Amino acid sequence: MDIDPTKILVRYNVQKEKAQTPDQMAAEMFPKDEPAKSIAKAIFEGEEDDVIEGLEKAIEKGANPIKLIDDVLMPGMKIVTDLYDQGVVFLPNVMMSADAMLEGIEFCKESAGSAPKPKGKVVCHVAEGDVHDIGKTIVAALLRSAGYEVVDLGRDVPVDEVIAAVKKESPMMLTGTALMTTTMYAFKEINDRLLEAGIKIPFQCGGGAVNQDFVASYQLGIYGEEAADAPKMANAILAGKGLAQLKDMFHKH
Ligand code: B12
Repeated sequence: MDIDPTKILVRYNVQKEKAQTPDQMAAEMFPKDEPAKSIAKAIFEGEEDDVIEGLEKAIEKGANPIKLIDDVLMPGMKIVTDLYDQGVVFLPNVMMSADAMLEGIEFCKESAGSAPKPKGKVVCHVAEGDVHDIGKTIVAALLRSAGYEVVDLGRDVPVDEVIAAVKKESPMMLTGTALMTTTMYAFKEINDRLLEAGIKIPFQCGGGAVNQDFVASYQLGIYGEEAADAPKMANAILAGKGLAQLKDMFHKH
């Protein structure tokens, strides 16, 4: 008996999966305009030199290097993480792309030249036990580019070290990043230890492991959905906003 398999129930994306290679899927997601398109392609391919070349061209044509981080590098990286989430590309690809993007961020920061006197100091860290530091690096880069001095404690930072750094540096705010659900509880501990020491600075926490409900469950916690929320919050603190007002601004009701 002749059976035409396409007439039987076929999972809606099976044909699509077979019809397209990862490169083709990515190509459909790249921005349409140059230089964003070439730079996104270079990030996808993990080609650092091409990322820098694209950025150089854009800056020569008058683009603001700091805006390029937000408008071009981050959306380029998002294509790779979206494809990772769909199971189209794998971790080594993500790593190569992330390296290329981080090189790009460094280049943009250097091209932006020397910063004026810092507006304030921020301590950034990745939770104890967690090595995922790409988001934190973006947060630190955006804060620096917005004129803040950043004390970057790095990744997998023990709670004791975070508390010691806050006592030493007296920052206007602290940031935490956690991508693993097993590491996020360190934030609550940091909150309790800061309060015990009488330190009431806003503690903005982000990364895939945490959500607003979790972060709002501790007194100093303010949820940060995107890296760009960090300089926004620093600016709000400078404008005199207190903890309650910050929660109001950054938490969805
Ligand atoms: C790259 C990656 C790695 C790299 C990390 C390299 C590095 N230097 O960071 C490597 C290969 C090392 C790695 C290792 C592991 N990984 Co991994 N990894 C990822 C991956 C694919 C992407 C993460 C990433 O960088 N995203 C891009 C950045 C830009 O996003 P982001 O950090 O979330 O930051 C954004 C926002 O959240 C926000 N943000 C972040 N922090 C903050 C802070 C503030 C203040 C604000 C305002 C905003 C903000 O701003 C950013 C942009 O707007 C994710 C999958 C995923 N889709 O997330 C898995 C993932 C995070 N990994 C996972 C796991 C399990 C591991 C391993 C345990 C694997 C293993 N079995 O060995 C190890 C962990 C080892 C350890 N002890 O930490 C799981 C975590 C599961 C969970 N929920 O607990 C994930 C979710 C994959 C999965 N679906 O299972 N990983």
